[in-house]
Amino acid sequence: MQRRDFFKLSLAASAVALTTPASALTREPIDSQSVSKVAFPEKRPLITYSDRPPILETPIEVFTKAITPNDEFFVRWHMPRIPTHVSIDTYRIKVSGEVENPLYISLKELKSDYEQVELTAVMQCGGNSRSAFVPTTSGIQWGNGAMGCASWKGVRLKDVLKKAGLTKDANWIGLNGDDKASFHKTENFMRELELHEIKDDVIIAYEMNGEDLPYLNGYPVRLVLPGSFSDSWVKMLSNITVMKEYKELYYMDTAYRVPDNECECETPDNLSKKTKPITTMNIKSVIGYPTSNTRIDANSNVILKGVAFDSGHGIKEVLISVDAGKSWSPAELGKELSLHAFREFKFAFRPKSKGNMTLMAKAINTLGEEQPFAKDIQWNHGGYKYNGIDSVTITVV
Ligand SMILES: Nc1nc2c(c(=O)[nH]1)N[C@H]1C(S)=C(S)[C@@H](COP(=O)(O)O)O[C@H]1N2
Ligand SMILES: [Mo]
Repeated sequence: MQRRDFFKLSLAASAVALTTPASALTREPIDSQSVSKVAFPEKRPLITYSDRPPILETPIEVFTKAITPNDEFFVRWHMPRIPTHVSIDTYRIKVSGEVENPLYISLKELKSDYEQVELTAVMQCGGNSRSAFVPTTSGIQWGNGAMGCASWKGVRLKDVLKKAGLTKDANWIGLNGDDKASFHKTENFMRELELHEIKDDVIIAYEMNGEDLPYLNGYPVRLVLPGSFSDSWVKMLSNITVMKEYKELYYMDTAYRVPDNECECETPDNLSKKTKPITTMNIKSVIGYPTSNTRIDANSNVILKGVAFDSGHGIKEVLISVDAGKSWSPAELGKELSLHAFREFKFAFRPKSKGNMTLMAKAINTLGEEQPFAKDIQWNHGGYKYNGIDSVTITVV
């Protein structure tokens, strides 16, 4: 397909935009989240928070496997006006600013003039699981599904910068996509990275799980930053601006920041004045099966399944509790696809008595860092970096 026409693909979705009452855009509490009846182009029905811009969450059941399928991968845009079509023949990535040779890279050049690399990495929104914060914070009230793991193919951002030739004044890289704000005073979604953040595994990706990127996940190219929260994984990447100094931007200076103190925490009455970008992901795991409120026969053999990840140190073990956190036993870990990938885990048990049963999973990484109990999670006003021990209550009948 030479051209991706979002309008043609999205008729069903735009019909909803006209008919969905505003109240349908606010979500039920975490246990009763449900998928929408309407699917967006290239997506199965997902949990829908907004259709303009598309904000879609992956249902929890998908997190029993290390790779998240493209048609179930979550979606988050900030601007209601995302481009409605992309012409592959004319699409260019502009590299300008503090460079010796400004570039205007076509997709064809991207695939032929640079070394092609492929890596598997988790992408997670900094606000994933935000609905678990007490008291409630501002922002999309995500459950656990604003994350996914895929194999990404593309070229190193470093190689592109090398070809452009950085001047001695190059310090910051500004990145933005083709989505535009509709209100003239709203800033476009732009991000900045300091040169040292651009490691060898930071890539401009054009493939996800062996296919073109889905339109809603940033077709035709997006940035991939293994280990970092996805607010900087710029989609529909069209501009790379090399700068001498950091430029003040709404989406860098106001959003995706936590208190700049040891616990990265604050209270609603005493908000921290100093903040820092969220950047590195913390250790986390979720249970994909069974899900809350599942009814299970007493004496049946249950295989609990889920995924664990951190920022790339590697998962050492996942401990499971079937008695609400009183005792813990190690889960069986799946293959390590890469240090940045989801690590599958499973744990077999037989419920002994009837009634409610609370299952928990706690991941520990090779540094010895582990997830805190949900009750010990410290609060921040943006609701970022939630990584409390996941807990699921099932009913044994
Ligand atoms: N161009 C563009 N890139 C973007 C955004 C956006 O609004 N516009 N949102 C960012 C945020 S906050 C997230 S969580 C991820 C979501 O990526 P996805 O839609 O592929 O899941 O994209 C990031 N890149
Ligand atoms: Mo995000």
